[in-house]
Amino acid sequence: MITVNAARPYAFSFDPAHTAVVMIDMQRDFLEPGGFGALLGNDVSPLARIVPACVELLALARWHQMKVVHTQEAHDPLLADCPPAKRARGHLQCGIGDVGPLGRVLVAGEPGADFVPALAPQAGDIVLRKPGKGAFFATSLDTILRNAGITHLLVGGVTTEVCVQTTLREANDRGYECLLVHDCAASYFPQFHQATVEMVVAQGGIVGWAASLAQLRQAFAP
Ligand code: C5J
Repeated sequence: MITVNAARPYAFSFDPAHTAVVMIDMQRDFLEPGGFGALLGNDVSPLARIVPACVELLALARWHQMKVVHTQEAHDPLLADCPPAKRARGHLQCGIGDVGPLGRVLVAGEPGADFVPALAPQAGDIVLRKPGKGAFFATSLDTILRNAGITHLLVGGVTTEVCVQTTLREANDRGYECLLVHDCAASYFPQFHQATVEMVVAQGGIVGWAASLAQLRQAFAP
């Protein structure tokens, strides 16, 4: 059993054999200029800054033989799984399904939907395409995790207050014990990132726990 003593709101214990690292939506569409995030008017640079920490988190997971799940927010090319309301939101000139600088925006198989190269999935990782913000909505994630005996999740990715938070809440409601590795997550809005961390740990960890990558790493130290 591994215990992150410095986790907030109190120590978080997990068995690596029953724990998955869930890396949320580390895609070019969110992290790179010309992608969906940039087309929404965001400065994407705060997201790129967490890539080295996410690389380290995945290395830690693999070293300790934890399951790795990469989620990918992307729609099928016919947009059959994209609610019209989602597509219409924001009145974008170039929005979901349109051809942008990284190919068709948020469409599976297009360059923008792909993961940033440093975080490309490796053999044995699970890649989960999702049409919504939460990774449990309209996917088989719960079945995949339960079949693998997973009870605990270490979560990072983007954006903290949208897909990361939605997934944490969905997981929490399904009974998973979740730790947000807060410096492996980022938002276009630093204040939203911080507020999300506080929301997760408030009220005795009403959604889950939070710790830094260094605090997580420390827990594995002999
Ligand atoms: C957004 C995400 N922000 N991955 N997606 O639309 O957080």
